[in-house]
Amino acid sequence: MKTLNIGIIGYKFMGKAHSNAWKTAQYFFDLNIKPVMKVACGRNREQLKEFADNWGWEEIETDWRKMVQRDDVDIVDIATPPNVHHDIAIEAAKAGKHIFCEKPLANSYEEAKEMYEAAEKNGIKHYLNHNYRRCPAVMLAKRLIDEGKIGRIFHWRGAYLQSWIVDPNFPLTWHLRKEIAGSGPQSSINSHNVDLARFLVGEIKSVNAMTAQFIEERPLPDESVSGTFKGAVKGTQKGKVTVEDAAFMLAEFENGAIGSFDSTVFAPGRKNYNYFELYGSRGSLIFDLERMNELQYFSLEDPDYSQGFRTILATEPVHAYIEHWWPPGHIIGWEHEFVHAAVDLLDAIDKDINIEPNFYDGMKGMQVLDAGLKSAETGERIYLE
Ligand code: SOE
Repeated sequence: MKTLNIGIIGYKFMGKAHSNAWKTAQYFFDLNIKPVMKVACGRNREQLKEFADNWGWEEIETDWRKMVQRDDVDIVDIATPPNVHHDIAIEAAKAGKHIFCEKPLANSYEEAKEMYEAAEKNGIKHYLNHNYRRCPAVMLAKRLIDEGKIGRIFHWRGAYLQSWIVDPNFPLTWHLRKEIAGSGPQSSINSHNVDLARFLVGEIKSVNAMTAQFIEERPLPDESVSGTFKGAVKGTQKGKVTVEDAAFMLAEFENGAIGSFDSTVFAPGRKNYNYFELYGSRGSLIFDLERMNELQYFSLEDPDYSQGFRTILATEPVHAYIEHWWPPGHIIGWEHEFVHAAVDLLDAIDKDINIEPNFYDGMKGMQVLDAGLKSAETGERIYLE
């Protein structure tokens, strides 16, 4: 059995989701290449050691530049905040390592473009983890669209709504600092919805957007408490929020469809509501991540007396990836999409084929997101070249 060694950078929320994926893939999928969890990289040696021991990473390393140069690392897994994606990916590409990178790809279109060019120039496989494409119900939406069941697409109504910073006492974590996060929900969550729109509808031609900031200052976080979403606060000092709290964007697609993207972290009741409605000349689709095993489908081909949205439970062996998991109705979860991504990257390397979404998709996505932020600043419609 061929093996490839993984080197991961980042050991918090995404480090855990990625570790679970690398560990689990071989138990449920027939892999031609088996991933070896070789080395985990991070700054805090103590927390890193605990993470590596818990998940079974063989070694630890606190200098990512050393790690990406190691001859015994074949795939670099970037599970860090987005401000360091660019530098790590460029070094990893130059060292000939394949890359599994968390979203958003980078903090600007320019950075993303350099990453894409470096990856292509060095002939590596590069995957960008917009994990929601690998949700079986989303793959079913793609299948229905590709089979012409939806016809010409008129509209995309996308939304990605969360609520974990509605509390003004939630601290100023890295997600709220422009120098680390790049921007707020526009990049952290709307990037997912824009990726789904590019996957299901097509390229975006122009955007109009507006942003809002509801809370300008927040208490500083207690970095010693791991678990960003726990919201641990240190002392009484406050810091300025330097990203938007919500971004609403309209878009014209190259194929003539028009659409909208609502993204906010101030939607009480919405926990991880990555959602889309898609309307076409022959039918419509609705997906809601909080009900991720289901796809709602309306078809104008149904007899007029029985037309209506039907809810399809995408847990049959015929649905993407499901045959590797459980019998019908034994639903799967958020973390399974990450396993699918690990499996597909290993397969892309084995077969020397491309995987999507990749750094090209990340570059195109950042172009849309940056244009949206520029439109919000100028009040103008921005056309993407
Ligand atoms: C926080 O908004 C977050 O963890 C995003 O960073 C992830 O990409 C998304 O899948 C869930 O929410």
